[in-house]
Amino acid sequence: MDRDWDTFLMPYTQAVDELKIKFRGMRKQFLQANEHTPIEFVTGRVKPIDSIKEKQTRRYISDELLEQDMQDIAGLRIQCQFVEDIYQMVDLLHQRTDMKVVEERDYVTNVKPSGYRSYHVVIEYPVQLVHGEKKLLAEIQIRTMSMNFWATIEHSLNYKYQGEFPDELKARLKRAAEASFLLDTEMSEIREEIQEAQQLFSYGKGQNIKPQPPEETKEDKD
Ligand code: 0O2
Ligand code: 0O2
Repeated sequence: MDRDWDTFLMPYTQAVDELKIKFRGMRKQFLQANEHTPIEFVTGRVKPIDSIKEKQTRRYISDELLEQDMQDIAGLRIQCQFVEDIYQMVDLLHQRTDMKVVEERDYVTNVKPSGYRSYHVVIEYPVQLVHGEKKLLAEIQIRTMSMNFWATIEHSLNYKYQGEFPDELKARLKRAAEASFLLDTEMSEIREEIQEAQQLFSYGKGQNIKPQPPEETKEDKD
């Protein structure tokens, strides 16, 4: 099919732009309320046309079913500090009334054979166009910064090896993925202490966030 790609992708671009603003807005709200934010960074992209065509061939997706079967033409990525934040973020997505969660893949618990960890949520999102509303699918990848570090590096190696990694490299990548998850686990263990320090740090930098006094200080005052 000879598709007019500019027209086809325009609503996806609008969806990615809107969702980036909404998620970055959520981060600001948490910070303003002096609460720990589950969102550290938000990025997004519309899948390049060549990648769409390549995936369509690889997955035998017909032109007619492209919008329904390729769920990541609009892709958002949310990076979190802690594994717990990923699940909080998923809950927050479920609560929203401006999007509907239609599918979830928990690769945090069910790690992929490659070592890949991330939580994927597919949403149905309505964009308002001049001729009416269009509902489209978008994929939100939620992961810690450590998971993102691993995935980004493994993804770039894929370009070199086309997914056919030598055994030695495959084993190293798996070990690296486990090391990365160990880092996440360790950080979760000292999460409360880190968050207290971050509050103090924000206050020190003049942000309008008041640190909570440590428990002992409160008791000392009583
Ligand atoms: P790559 O793949 O890293 O080479 P702004 O909103 O102005 O701050 P902008 O220019 O819109 O910024 O870019 P933003 O928001 O940083 O988003 C682009 C980024 O999306 C990419 O960077 C990736 O980090 C990320 N991204 C890439 N692929 C995917 C994907 O499959 N799913 C999701 N959810 N995100 C992805 P690069 O440098 O363009 O690409
Ligand atoms: P991009 O834009 O280059 O990142 P499939 O694509 O067949 O694996 P499916 O059902 O489309 O699977 O969805 P899945 O597996 O939930 O998510 C696919 C996306 O997750 C990929 O997009 C990657 O962004 C990411 N991903 C999945 N597995 C891995 C992995 O082992 N390593 C890395 N680095 N990323 C992974 P695409 O299509 O590759 O596109």
